[in-house]
Amino acid sequence: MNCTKCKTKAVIDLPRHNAAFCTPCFTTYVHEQVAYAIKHQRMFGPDDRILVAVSGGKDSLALWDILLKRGYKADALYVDLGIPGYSAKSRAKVERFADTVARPHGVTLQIHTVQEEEGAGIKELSDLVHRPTCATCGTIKRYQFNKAAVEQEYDVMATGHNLDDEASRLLGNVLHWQDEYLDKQSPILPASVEGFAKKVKPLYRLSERELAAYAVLNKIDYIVEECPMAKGSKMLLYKEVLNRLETESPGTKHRFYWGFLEKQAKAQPAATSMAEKDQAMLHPCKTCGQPTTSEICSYCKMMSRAKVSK
Ligand code: Q46
Ligand code: ZN
Repeated sequence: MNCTKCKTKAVIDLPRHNAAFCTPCFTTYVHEQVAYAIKHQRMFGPDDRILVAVSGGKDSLALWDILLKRGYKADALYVDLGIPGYSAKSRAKVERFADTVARPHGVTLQIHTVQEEEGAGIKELSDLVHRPTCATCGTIKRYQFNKAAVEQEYDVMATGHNLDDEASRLLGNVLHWQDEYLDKQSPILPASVEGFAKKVKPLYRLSERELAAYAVLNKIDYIVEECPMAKGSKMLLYKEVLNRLETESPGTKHRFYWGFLEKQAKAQPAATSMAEKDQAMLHPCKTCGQPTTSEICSYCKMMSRAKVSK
């Protein structure tokens, strides 16, 4: 198998593009996909300050790596969830990457420790508020990333969601006809109201397998294990189903997700209608001031319930 571009020995084949690449040509392909996503979706410009949400996994570290190598000013934020046997390992990977790769670019890594800031690790907190661990985790991460981006005046917040994440989420939303989620499923969410950071997903054109290969070939040391709380989740099932379809018919995932994005773009001028809807529905939380649909935001509700239960 030879590289489609330079004809030397290939290290990876990409059936969905009917191509194969050697290491340098594959790295170029990955960077080009990210560059296209940033430009095509108008995610950010060369002078914007970016806050990358990092977890220690392949996707977020690859994203940080790509943005830095492409000359962007990208700091990162890691949320330490306090999951025994997992968080310490993932945090060590992030810190190592920050020390060896990121800091020489003059950027910073911030760490938010749930145990210290919210008063308990994620499992204890979810028991206290009687909610599933992943729902509790999602509320805290969304809240803290948005807060950091807004308070420190970053132009945009970037996450490492890849094609598999987005296609499986789309499958879940379609299977349950979650109209409201479908409206908001986009690689870019504008800062529709004051207090909301603009959010982007520059890896939406790259698959999980491609990002794992990028990380390995570029010697990025990432945590291979999934978060233990993800076990049995519907998203993993949807990913398995899509992988089956992808093996039988390469390109299924990107045709499914990119096709949805094309139809969505034709159906509505996304940014304006979404901003109008948000402006009508959202107002500042009475406790913390972040935008919410109810009087008190879900993070503040959760934190007051946790305090009462203690
Ligand atoms: S980190 Fe958090 Fe995921 Fe772990 S606790 Fe669940 S939501 S599975 S992205
Ligand atoms: Zn609040």
